[in-house]
Amino acid sequence: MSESAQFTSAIDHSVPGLKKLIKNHLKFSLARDTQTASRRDWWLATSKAAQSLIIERMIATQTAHHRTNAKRVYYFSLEFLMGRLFSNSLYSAGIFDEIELALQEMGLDTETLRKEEYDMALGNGGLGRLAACFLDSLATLDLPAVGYGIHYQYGLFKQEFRNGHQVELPDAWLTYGTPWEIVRPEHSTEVQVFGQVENVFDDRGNYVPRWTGGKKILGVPYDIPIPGFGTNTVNFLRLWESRAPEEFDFEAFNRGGYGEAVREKNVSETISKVLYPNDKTESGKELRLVQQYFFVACSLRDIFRRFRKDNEAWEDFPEKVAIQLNDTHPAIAIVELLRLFHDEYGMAWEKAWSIVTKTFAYTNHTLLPEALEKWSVPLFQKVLPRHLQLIFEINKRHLEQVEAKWPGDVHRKRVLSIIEEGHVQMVRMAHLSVVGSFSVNGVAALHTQLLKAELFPEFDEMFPGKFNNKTNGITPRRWLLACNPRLSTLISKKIGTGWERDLDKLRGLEQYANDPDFQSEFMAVKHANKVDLARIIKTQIGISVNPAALFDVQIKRLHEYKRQHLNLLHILALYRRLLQNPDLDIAPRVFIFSAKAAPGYDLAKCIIKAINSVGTHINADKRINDRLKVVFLPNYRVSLAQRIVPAADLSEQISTAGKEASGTGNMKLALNGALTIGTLDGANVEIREEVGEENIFICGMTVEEVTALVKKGYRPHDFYMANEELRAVVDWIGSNYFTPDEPGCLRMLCDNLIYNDPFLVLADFQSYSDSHKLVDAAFKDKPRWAKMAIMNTARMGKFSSDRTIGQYASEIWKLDPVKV
Ligand code: GLG
Repeated sequence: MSESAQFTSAIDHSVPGLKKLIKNHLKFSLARDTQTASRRDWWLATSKAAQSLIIERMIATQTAHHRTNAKRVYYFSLEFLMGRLFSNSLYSAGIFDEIELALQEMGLDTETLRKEEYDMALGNGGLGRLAACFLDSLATLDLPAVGYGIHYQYGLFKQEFRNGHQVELPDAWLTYGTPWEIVRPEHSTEVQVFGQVENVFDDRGNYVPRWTGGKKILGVPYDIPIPGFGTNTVNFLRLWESRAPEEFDFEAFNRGGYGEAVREKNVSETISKVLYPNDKTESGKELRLVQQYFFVACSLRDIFRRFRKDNEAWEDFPEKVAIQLNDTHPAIAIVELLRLFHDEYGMAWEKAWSIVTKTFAYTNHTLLPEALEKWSVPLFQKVLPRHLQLIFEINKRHLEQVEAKWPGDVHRKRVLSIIEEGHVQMVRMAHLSVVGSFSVNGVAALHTQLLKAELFPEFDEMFPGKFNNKTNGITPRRWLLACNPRLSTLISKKIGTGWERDLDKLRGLEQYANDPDFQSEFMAVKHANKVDLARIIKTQIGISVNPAALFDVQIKRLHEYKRQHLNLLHILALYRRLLQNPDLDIAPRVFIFSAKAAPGYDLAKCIIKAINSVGTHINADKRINDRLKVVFLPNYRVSLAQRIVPAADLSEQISTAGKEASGTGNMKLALNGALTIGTLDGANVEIREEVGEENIFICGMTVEEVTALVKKGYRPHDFYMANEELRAVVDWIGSNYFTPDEPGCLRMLCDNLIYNDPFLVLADFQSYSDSHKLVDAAFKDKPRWAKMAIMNTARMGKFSSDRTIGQYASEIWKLDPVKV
């Protein structure tokens, strides 16, 4: 009998059946009756109803994986930016329409309930959201997989604006609980940190190093089921919460009283307290290293337990286990696995290391030097003394191989070493990851090319074939089906369903790109989405915008390399042109920003303030008569992105060439029919290849041009002096014109541009500004714009994360699907 024949649901999926199920949850899980239930109660009860169906399938899936002793991939990530799970669960459980009807009959609707859910924001940006899209695709492709991470009590901070400045507030996402997670105390596990290394006799009379005296921490797992779309597979995401092993230290209590006893507990619980809010900068903080070690150590013990249930020989480990490291954040897992085999199980070094290096694969997400993690040797010594010894031994053996390959080449040894020499020795986690993994991948073609040529040329020479590319993708379930129901319905009406699991099918829309009827239907969808967004803008920040205007969107983390300030300079240039020539014929525009800045990143926060202040001024200027509007929506997060993306006409992807590894927002926006204005950076290069040059606005310097300019010695002041309009707008920012009540507050931005400008904003200004003139002309030509927009949606098939994950599975993990 096949697995699928064995799986039959015990739950009644009919509308009356679901109504009953929801009401039962309301009553028995929430202790509410239909009369007094709040919207939140209904949302919870409906979520729990969907969750019941999903859990049934999860049990069947885990049984199937266990019974077939399937190889699994374990995705290790310090971040999972999940967003809301409600719509996704209903779609994946295959009950979206039925629930809608059931709710309708009870006087409710999914749209209203959906808003009750608090975003699960356990990530900073692209890296964390990629992990979430990958989980969705893994389940949809029936691949046995578990995500491992941290159950942060506080996710990424909430952002508010006060007088245009960013203010951060804690994100207490768990205050009222979540219906999606299942705590698994039976799988709790203990790990240690700190302590020292002593030599002791083992049970075979060998005098060996032992890690002793550390602090014990308990890891308690919380599971979030991850349902696939259009299939029975349900994988799970396992997040570890740290606790003190003993709830309460009675000895300490008797000795010193309550304070001391609780203090012990607090330290342990601090580990999973809060997500570090920095995207790409590592602060070298002890707690961060402890977080990293804590979650990988718990996860490896969990993997061991699962492996041992179905297997005997450790040699088979790589046949059953592949571990993907999402950036270097979990890289300490390489050393921990070695330590477990070698120290705890007494396995010979060579054998242990051979298993380790057949198990791990590493994804690099950025070339920015400030993002490459390094830990000082003294800090390592304090937190993980035995791991430090092992790292030195790994490095010694690694450098022996370098010596064998390039005898006497001191320079090569220095650049390839895992340890960076200097005033303080540092452990380079990227080097450890490359040495300890069998695969290293970049996240877009250009990025991988630069990774090999610029960041790791010596490693690429040493390990030919280890480096490979896996261009990022996004899940079409969230980023089209769920976020843009109008467009999804139109697409399915035109080409049928099936594109949700096979995004290449969207090519079927191409033949209608010139069809005036389809063009008007497509643009009517866009308009309706813009009306929705206009309403959100009005309620959120009180600004009225015209849905007929061009919605020009830049949504992403605030970072200098992403160049929100380049966008701002162009806004000011347009504003100035309109003031000096009131008859200037431009299509009305609404500039829409949303972005969080790392709390300690002053210049990024200054850019937020600048956009807000300039925006307030322009929006209030009657002379402009609504031809320009600038809105900055606070608290950017996944659920807000899901409202902005469907309403965008233009997608700003203007990072300095060579700096954005891939970008994934670019894919979401293009999939929803926004045209891209962008540099030849990251995945923009491949987006251009797919949509065709005529359907994208490329501007700015190429990587080669950037490199040449920097080599020659970039002097932003020269560009500033040579361009009258540029000089005027930069000076305008630096003056107190837009911030009369806070004199000097934008000075740092202006000075940075004129005298430093590390991301070549001024050098790219003219090209960017010229490109916007082409955008303006294209937008005024309605049929042309419609055709271009349709072409973008039609040609985004490549950027489904199903394609990406399919490549990881076959080319890196050697992983087969298991049908449930
Ligand atoms: C990175 C990069 C992005 C990339 C994302 C996912 O900066 O360009 O798309 O990871 O690979 N740290 C990031 O956000």
